[in-house]
Amino acid sequence: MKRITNLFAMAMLSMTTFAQDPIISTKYTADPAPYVHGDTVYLYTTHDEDDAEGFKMFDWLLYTSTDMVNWTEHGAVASLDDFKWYDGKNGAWAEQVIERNGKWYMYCPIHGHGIGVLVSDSPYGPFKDPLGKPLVWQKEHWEDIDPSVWIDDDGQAYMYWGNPHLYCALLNEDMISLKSDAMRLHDTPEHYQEGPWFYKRNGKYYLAFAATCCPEGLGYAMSDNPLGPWKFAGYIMAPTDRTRGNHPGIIDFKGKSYGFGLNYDLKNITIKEHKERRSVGAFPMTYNSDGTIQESPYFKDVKLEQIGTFDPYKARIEAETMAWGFGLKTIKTAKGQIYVTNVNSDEYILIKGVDFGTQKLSKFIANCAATVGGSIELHIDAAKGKKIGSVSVKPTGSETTFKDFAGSISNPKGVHDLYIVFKGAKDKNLMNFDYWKIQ
Ligand code: FUB
Repeated sequence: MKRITNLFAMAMLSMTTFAQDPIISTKYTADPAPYVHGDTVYLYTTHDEDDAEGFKMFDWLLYTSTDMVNWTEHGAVASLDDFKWYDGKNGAWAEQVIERNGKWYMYCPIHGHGIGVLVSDSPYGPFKDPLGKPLVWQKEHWEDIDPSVWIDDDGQAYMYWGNPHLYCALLNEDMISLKSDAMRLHDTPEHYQEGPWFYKRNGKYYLAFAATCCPEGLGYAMSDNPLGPWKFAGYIMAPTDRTRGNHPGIIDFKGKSYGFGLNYDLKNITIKEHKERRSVGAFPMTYNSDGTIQESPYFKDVKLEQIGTFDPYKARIEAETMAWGFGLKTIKTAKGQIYVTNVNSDEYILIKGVDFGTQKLSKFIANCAATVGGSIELHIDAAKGKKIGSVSVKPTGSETTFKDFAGSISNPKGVHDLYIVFKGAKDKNLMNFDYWKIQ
């Protein structure tokens, strides 16, 4: 089964090196909530479990990138367990995170139980519940989902949410209490279904949303006022049979605009029937001079350009940094260590646009734990492209005893895609891989 998966992955990759869809391949992710801070995109997502049939969602994940194509996983940064007032086991739906005065606020709907808020001093958490109760819970219905928060230029923060009706409330400056009642908008924009993404850009207010299900597209409305009235302005991505669901996240980053959404393309590599195993995709977004947004083709049909290049000479590079690693999985330990696992022969980590420069290289070091062992080969520009290095990984005594293994590398010079390819016995976890470095 795993072998078949690899073949599908190879086929998929040849299609996706252009389109970069989805952007996360080691887990099923949904409901993208990107947030730009400094030179980094913090991409918070929900998490569809690997065996999900319907929505099976327990925690919220974080990925970061500085170039939009290579993403580092930080694992679950919050979960349902962080809300002591909720004793259910499922329902970690579409969150959004926003920073204010050095504190990070994560607004989390728990399906059917309102919207809670968590706070942290760091984008990476730990996130704590300051209220011990929901921020919003209109118990007469189950419409309290998909919060979206934006702080206006005058400091007033607004939260939009809801399916199928649209609600809005003003937040106090503390970001954890309401300044107004929850107001139901009576001018819900045409085609609105759920997943509002509220923001202001160049003096105009935007409300992007998942447009009427199913299939869902990404629609948007515009207004001159943070509380509307909202006027449907078009599709950012039209509804298409290629994805049943969608959910917007929108940012400006390093001088460009990006939309995020979700699809089923990762699941579709191996499973054709419908299951809620979704994946986050991203695409370049273009605004017209009047502020309207150009409709984007489907994720697979657009090119997500890398911003700049990837520096391979950092003190260490986490193995969970990648543009693609289908078939691989990641584990986050109780101590916060994250490593790549489920490593089978011929699977690989792809890192795009690596700038090797011209310096002389001698060593590639991989930090691994293994009971089986195998080798790691370094190829450029394709998984079977030119081999520039390798390292042999011997058993370390246990799958959690990590050691450095040193191998050789020669500099291919200039910018190349790097494929870190695993080789060894078939159908076994060859090794767990924590980080690598080049010297
Ligand atoms: O992911 C669970 C729910 O599905 C979200 O809250 C909705 O927006 C839809 O994506």
